[in-house]
Amino acid sequence: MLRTSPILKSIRDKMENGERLSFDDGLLLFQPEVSLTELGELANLVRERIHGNVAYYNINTHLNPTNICVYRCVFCAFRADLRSSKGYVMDEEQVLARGQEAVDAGCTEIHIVGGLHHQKKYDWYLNIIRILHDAYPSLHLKAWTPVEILWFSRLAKKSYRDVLQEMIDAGLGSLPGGGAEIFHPEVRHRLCEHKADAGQWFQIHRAAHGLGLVSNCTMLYGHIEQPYHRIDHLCRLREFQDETGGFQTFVPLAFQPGNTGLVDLVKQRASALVDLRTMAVSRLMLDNIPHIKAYWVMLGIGTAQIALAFGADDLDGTVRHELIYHDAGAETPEILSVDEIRRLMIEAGRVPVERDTLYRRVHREGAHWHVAPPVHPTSPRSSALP
Ligand code: V47
Repeated sequence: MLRTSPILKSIRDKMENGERLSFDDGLLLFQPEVSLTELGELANLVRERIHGNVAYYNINTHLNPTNICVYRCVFCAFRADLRSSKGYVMDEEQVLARGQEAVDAGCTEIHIVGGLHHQKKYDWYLNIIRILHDAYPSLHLKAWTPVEILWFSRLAKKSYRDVLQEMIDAGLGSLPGGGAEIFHPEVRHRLCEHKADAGQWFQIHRAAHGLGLVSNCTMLYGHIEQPYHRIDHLCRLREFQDETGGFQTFVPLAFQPGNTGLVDLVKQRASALVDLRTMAVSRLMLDNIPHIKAYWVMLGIGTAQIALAFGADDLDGTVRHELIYHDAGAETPEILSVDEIRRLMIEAGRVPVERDTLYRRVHREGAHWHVAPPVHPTSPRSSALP
């Protein structure tokens, strides 16, 4: 039995009674007076109630078909102008080579996002999904954020639903969580005023969930936002998830300032303590989202490992060709081997489980793999605490 300090007593009482935490509870949890250790213990109780001792990883790769982007989001170091020497556009051969490399490396997933190229038509993006799926049908294509889907729907003059359906027909498997940043307009207007706003971001996830796709969600923190913006963001995700139930995983993303338009304003990325607090608060607030991901590329390996005791149950994957964080100065390796990921999890006292994008267990025999039926986690609020 945990000893709970008075400041956390009401929170623990709510958790024992299976009650939802309020906006004000969330704000309280971000106060430095709330012990991080105690907060972590509460988040860990929830995490273990849902997932026991298991920690998930997958074998995946990233593909960013172009970095050329019409938008100039101040937080992004990846994007390039149309005629910049940094800009690139991959052709079909290069895209397919990535697919082949992924299959050879035993990947189950390709994570595909990229810039909104001034001159590329909707068919160019649709074709990327189609050729990859046709050539490598075993790869799950987790592709395009609402920012891209909105752009495609404008290019093609089609509804979100029609664009998503065409992408599904071509081989799209799910949506990643990006483009969420911070929903609150006070912050969003300063980060990325032109791109999909909160309403559009949610409408597109609603359309995706309505078509049977699952998706992830994220929050970009550690820049100009205040704790109330973070809690507002988490509450909006939770409310939406009550309606659709289509989010699988929440990924808190710490802002990496290098080479971005915010580098003079935000001198340092968030500390490991802020990362762990954000992880724990997310686990406690998002009582209807099954998985919380400690994305090692963003957190650093040490913090990601500790995060497995602060609410997180997933480290993402082996990852290769990640550019968004590395262009912004992340010093994490470009790739982790399966052995390294498993060792990190075992060292953290967890049982590593390879999953596919849909959280089905992956079984491997030599170069072949197959999946078991999906794991149905217990709802985070379904039983009283120990
Ligand atoms: O939306 C961009 C963020 C996101 C920076 O769904 C930055 O499993 C920090 O969404 N510093 C894209 N963050 C990445 C993303 C993601 C990553 C891993 C797993 C999943 C998933 C999704 O990265 C963007 C933005 O919020 N981002 N630039 C930066 N300088």
